[in-house]
Amino acid sequence: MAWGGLIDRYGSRMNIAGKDRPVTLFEGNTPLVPAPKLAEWIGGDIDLYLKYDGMNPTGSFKDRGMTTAITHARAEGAEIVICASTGNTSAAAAAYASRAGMKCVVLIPDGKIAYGKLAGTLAYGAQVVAIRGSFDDGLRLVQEISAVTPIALVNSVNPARLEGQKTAAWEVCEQLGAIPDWLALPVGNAGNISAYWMGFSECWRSECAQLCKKPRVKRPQLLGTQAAGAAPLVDGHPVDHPETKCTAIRIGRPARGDQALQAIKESNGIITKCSDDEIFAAYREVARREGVFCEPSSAAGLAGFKQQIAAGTGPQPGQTVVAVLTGHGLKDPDSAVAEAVAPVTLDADLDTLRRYLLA
Ligand code: AN7
Repeated sequence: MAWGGLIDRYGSRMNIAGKDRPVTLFEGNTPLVPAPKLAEWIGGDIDLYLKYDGMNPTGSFKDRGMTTAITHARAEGAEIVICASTGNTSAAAAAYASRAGMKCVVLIPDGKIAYGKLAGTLAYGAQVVAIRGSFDDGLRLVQEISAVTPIALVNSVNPARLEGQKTAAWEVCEQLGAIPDWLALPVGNAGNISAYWMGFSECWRSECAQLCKKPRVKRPQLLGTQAAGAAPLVDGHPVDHPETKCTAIRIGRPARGDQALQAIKESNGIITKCSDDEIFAAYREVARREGVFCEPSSAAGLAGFKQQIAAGTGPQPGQTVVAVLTGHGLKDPDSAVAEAVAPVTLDADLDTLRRYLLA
């Protein structure tokens, strides 16, 4: 049967309005890719899989939460939606809003979002406001304006977002045919790690739900990774001026920080930070070794695994581990080109080409 999107598939376990009239781009059902060569690089003899959520319609996991947030907002009568964004949320909000026939306003930190995200957001027809400030400033503003106007807020402080994003946990278990021992992902505003934990905690099949009651079946240990220059949850306090080349997670006041820390605690997991160099190393290796191209921030979970395994505190040999690749590599073409070997330029001539290739 054709894939009908997340509300079609999992709607019975979603607490949102408007499920009879979903706004969908047939998101979800993204690949779970075995990654043995990357596992060698990471070390620790792990059985590694990549949840390639950059394969969603607008190129990031945000589509999971936006099908539910926009469906719910429309059912509640909203005509305009608004969000602050480091880029992926804005592209997803813009796409789903245009599909729903709604207006979309996005606030982005001026000059600090990747080009592919800006391109998408503009192409889908959103009204884009670049603010002189950070994502955190933008989030404060959109919360304030949505409190005093009928404009619906679609950042992940909106519970309808998590109702969609939690489905990724169920897909991972279905695709793996098992519950992983560990799940790693980048942490920015901390909505996604909170949503995964909801998913793993709720289960979606009735057999599974029964198992979960007595005694609770295993849930994965969560490994959340922040960029070192934007690591409020690791450092234990808000970061006023977050700085990292991983612009998607350049966030200093995560709205769901407390919920994320609680999830990590319940899972017997870890919240850590990695340097930009560590994250970019993982970003290069996953593409070169496995042919899976993600955006820089998305590689944070992989960098976290490498760090924790080296320290002896992460996954143990033989364990099954999943790293969530949250956004597609094409979202950030500038980083990709900057990290790569530049192309050579040759005359269009066979001898020249032969000499070059055989040199
Ligand atoms: C690729 O788009 O916050 O911890 O405004 O784009 O749920 O915030 C993006 C976040 C990870 C972090 N990976 O997820 C936004 C935004 C990618 C992202 C995260 C983001 P959360």
